[in-house]
Amino acid sequence: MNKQLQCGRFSFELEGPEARRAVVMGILNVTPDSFSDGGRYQGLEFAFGHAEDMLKQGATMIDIGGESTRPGAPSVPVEEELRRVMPALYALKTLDVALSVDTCKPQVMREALIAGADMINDINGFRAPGALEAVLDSDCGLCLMHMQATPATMQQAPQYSDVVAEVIAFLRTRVDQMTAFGIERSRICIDPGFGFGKTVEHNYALLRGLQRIRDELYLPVLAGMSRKSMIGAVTGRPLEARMAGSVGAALAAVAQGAKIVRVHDVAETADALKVWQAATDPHAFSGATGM
Ligand code: 7PM
Repeated sequence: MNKQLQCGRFSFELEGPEARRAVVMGILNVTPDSFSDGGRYQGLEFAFGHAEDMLKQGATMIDIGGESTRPGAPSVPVEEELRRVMPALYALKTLDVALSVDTCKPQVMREALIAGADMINDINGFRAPGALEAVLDSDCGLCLMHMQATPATMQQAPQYSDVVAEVIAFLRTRVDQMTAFGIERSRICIDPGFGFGKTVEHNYALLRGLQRIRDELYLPVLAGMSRKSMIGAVTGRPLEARMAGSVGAALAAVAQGAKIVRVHDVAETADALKVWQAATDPHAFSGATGM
């Protein structure tokens, strides 16, 4: 594995003592339905406050998303996605946190990189025409995610004969295409895409197989399970009551070698990870307390 994951202004250690710590990526939605009311300025104020909170709570990365990827959701025009993402990106640049932009659109990628985004997170795996060109001449991190079918159709009837093997094969092919295109391997992290064209059984097979995915591709793994239906299926709880289940999933992912966990509940996940790390690594607990 590379020694570091290169993410624009930041670089995350993958070897040595620093590497034992997993990175918490906080989710920041800038879709209108996530604002407390109408009004773009109000939305921006809210987003900035939420980002500040997440930073205080232990987020090292913030993932800004302006396109809802809800199964069956209509896609957002590029101008509208830019109007949502760019003000948040510029506002958050003052914070000491790596900024990721969740987008599939090459034009949004280009604009985001000009504004200084540290990572592009593409649930479509940079498959849109022009996506690789958009990110080539930069040093931003790239999250390469697996998805079967498209957000509109992916949950209709997901099918695999061996989900872990098929996700590995897809990611391997894309990593090879990206590096053949001239993209440095040190910029890439991989993500099995929990919930993106997967049944609950597929999702748990992937969670159990995370270590194998990392070992076969030898790249840092990002896991995003926060509040997803795989958590609801096991706990029987609705969206708003899936925090503890999601924390459990994040710990399981890190135990399987995940480097980055993408979560809504940053404070709780960061605390759980600290305790889990102290319990598994004799060097993790320095004796510093917040009390
Ligand atoms: C509706 C349905 C809204 C699903 C939002 C979602 C991932 C991601 C998302 C992930 C990476 C959510 C998803 N999920 N990016 N973006 N990995 N890299 O639940 O698992 O947040 S959107």
